[in-house]
Amino acid sequence: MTLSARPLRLSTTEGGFDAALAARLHWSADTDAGIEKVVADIIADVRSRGDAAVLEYTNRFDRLAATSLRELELGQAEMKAAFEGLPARQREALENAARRVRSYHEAQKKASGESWSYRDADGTLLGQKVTPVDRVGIYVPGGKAAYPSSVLMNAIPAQVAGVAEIIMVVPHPGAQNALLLAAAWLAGATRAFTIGGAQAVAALAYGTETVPRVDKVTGPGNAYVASAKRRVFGQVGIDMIAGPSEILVLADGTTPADWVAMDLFSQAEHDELAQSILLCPDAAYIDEVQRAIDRMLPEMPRAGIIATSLTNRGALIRTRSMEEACEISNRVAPEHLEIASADPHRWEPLLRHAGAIFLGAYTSESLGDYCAGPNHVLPTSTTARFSSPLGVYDFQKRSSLIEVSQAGAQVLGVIAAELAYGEGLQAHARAAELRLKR
Ligand code: HSO
Ligand code: ZN
Repeated sequence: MTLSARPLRLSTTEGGFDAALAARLHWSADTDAGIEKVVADIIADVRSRGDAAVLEYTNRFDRLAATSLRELELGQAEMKAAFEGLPARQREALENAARRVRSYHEAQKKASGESWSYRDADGTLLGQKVTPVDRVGIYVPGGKAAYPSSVLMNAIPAQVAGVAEIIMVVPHPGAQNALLLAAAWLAGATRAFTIGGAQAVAALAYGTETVPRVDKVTGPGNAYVASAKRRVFGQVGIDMIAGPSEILVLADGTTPADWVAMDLFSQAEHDELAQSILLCPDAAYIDEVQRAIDRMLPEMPRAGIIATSLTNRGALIRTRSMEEACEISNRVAPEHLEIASADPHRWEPLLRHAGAIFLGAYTSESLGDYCAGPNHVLPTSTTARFSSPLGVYDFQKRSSLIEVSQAGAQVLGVIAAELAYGEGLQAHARAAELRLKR
């Protein structure tokens, strides 16, 4: 069988372009009622029976024969041993990636994650105190998407934020992946459990005899995990619910076509539902990219996934201009946006909605996925319109600080009392007035 990958060809000059684009972008996050019911039952069971329920589901779904959850726990000694057992080149690559990701998130913390305060003219102190979340749970998929790089991307910002305890859960056979355990060690995970699915999310959210209750759960997972995260939200914090990966390449025709084609492949190979889009004003260049796709596809070990993703969800779109390409990119609000242009800084100011922006021919998304430094957990499915990459701020919370001076109380007391009487709240008004000098 010869595989072919034929992304949809569109042109902004055609009638019906808007509808065709909208249809291609459509992706529904709705989960089916069957999954919802199963997940609700599992969560209720874990809440009432704790360890025993988690153990039963784990043995059943992951085909294990553990007799207690303690058997499924991994400590830092095992993670460290996994790290030390890695081939030297892998160990160095992981260390370099972790170092760069850590420096980036330290800069992020310095820029926007520190406490601040000021005193007004009356000597009243106003500010904001930033504190880390005490304990977080990081969900790591164990099967086809067991990514050590995602362990770094979830745990390092937590560590930089100052989270005291980072509990990792990874279903069997993920914990046999040495690179994954090594990443957990480098990123400062405190404990790990070989559990997964809705039962692991429930255990983290409510706590069991063995699994400590956390304050926030982050990390990607399958439909059961996503549904469980939605359900425990409120009991604990969660990060985003991620959809399939996306890349949009804005090209002016100056980047070699096979570089761009391979970047489209790099998202497509994640998942049949992943979305890769090219926007370019030059029709001849688009043809060149299609030829590069045809030439390189057969060499790819994941050619089947790539072909399905590109054919069913991909698009090569001819625009009237680079300006129009930027406008369409804003409509797509992609997770990853590459500006494959000789003049990326000319276009960057026009781009408003994207999880991460990669500037210039040398910045492949894959460098960002592993080691450039910024986080690779990014908003998908147009949510870049209102949300941001996973960051140190996701593992912090803020408390307002107020210290009113005696002089300040004289001014504020009059204002507060007036408004409190207006709301019919006597005690509020009196509390303010008692502090006024007669
Ligand atoms: N591109 C993925 C992250 C990833 N890539 C992990 C490779 N490994 C989601 O943004
Ligand atoms: Zn990737």
